[in-house]
Amino acid sequence: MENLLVLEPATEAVANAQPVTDFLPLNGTDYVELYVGNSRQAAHYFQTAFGFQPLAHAGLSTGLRDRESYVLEQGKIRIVLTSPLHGDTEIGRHIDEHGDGVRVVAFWVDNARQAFLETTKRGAVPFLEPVQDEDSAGYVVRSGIHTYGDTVHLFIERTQYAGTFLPGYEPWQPAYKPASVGLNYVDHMVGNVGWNEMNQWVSFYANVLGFSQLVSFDDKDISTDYTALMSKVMSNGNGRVKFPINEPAEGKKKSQIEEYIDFYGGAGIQHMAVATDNIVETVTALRDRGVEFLRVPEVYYDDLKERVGQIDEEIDTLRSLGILVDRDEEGYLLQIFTKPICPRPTLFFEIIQRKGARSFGKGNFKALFEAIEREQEVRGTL
Ligand code: TYF
Ligand code: FE
Repeated sequence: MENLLVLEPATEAVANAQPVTDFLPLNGTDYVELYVGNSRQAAHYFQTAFGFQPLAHAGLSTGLRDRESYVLEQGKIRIVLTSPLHGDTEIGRHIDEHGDGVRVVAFWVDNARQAFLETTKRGAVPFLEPVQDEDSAGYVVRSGIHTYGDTVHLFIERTQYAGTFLPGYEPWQPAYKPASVGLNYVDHMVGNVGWNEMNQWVSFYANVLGFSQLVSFDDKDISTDYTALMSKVMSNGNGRVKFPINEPAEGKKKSQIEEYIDFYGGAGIQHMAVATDNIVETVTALRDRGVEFLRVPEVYYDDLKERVGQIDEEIDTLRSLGILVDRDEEGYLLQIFTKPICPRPTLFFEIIQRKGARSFGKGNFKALFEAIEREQEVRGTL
């Protein structure tokens, strides 16, 4: 990934916070942990449908009594799926309140104690004081802070660790291993926050984590008949971690962001965008495996060439798969969105392929949000 970021004029608060040196160097996303009702079945789904590879496991067999976790990987993406083993746990309460959802977005750092100090002294609410865990493969230091809703960020220092995942986990090597679908890395993770809360979380990422604002658009850019939202994208210093933050805006009917907040029971992760080098192959494989995607109307493709110019892909292929295209000053991108992956209309995935573009598909917002509204209509939640 490129190290240079194009910064548009940011709000004053954000501009003033541009750090001279990065006080929170992040090597990237270490893992994303979801709390789910049945981690064993969810693991099977992420293997079978999304092509994640089995990596590690912790549970009764490793001495845990309160939880079972499966760790899966694909490219540089690691996800952890965790379920409680009895009632009245923090995990069970999270699931009761939010349904299956993202609890942890963990960052890979070189110094987890320093990350904790630098962020908490700037006002982060501590979640996990630095702890060191070890096994025969070395040691790992972890620490953590709270962010929006019940979501937390962990800092994982693994420079002195050569094990499979983390101390306490055993390698998970089932015979069942469906092939990868070519997902490579986490491109961005999007948070939905409540009414008028976007700017305070933008300031949080600027002032507490040293992020800066990439691009911004307001509800005039992206309000359709029903869906209105505002969004700002925050990025860490080296651009490896990007967090768009959405808030609902007034529209004719209920904003998709408000729908999320209602069903999730507050702020949380709305979508995880995962990158591929070949979106046509990846989406073909995902569709074959039963992953369901949003569809835009056929007319979207009629003027596509006019809108984005020359592209490497066949428009008919993109049309049949439902892949969207957008262009910016630096290149173009291809993207597609799954339907929500759980019963509540909350968490979904985005598959993205960047061909130079560093934006987020603004030109697709109208068609995309209208597709989301049709789903809301089917759900009866508009
Ligand atoms: O991450 C983004 O900004 C794009 C667009 O509910 C987007 O993927 C924004 C909001 C939304 C769905 C997609
Ligand atoms: Fe996105």
